[in-house]
Amino acid sequence: MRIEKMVSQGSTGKADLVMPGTNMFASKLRVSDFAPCPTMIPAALALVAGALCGLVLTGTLQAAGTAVSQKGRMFHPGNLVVGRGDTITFVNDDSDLLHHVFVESDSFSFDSGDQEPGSRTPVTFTERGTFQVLCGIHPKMKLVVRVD
Ligand SMILES: [Cu+2]
Repeated sequence: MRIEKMVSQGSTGKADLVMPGTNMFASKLRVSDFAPCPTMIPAALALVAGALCGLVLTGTLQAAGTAVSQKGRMFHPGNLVVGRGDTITFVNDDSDLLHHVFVESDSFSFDSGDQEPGSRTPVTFTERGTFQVLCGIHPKMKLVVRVD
């Protein structure tokens, strides 16, 4: 409560006591501090900065999710492990075939409807477990997704 009050007072003297700390915290999180990676600091620090850059990139890739290709009447890959809440994007890479991805289980179900060639279908796996992902048009297409 006390901090909120001080911040809301804006330009008062009390707010000045809050601002320096806030700025320092914000600057530590800014991506621009790491990109481009500094070259004029000692090697040890450069390694740390490089690791932080890597963390930022990894976070971006995870946020983008996982893609599964539907090609030649198969899922590629055929097995996947993701985290709960992750999104898998199904990409119909067959130029002349419809696909129709679905999951049917007690805890989690999904049905894409027809997927036109070239279309992308995101599916968010909200429950833990191991799920068979099938194609409603090509019975031999199978993908096993384990959600941890
Ligand atoms: Cu199919």
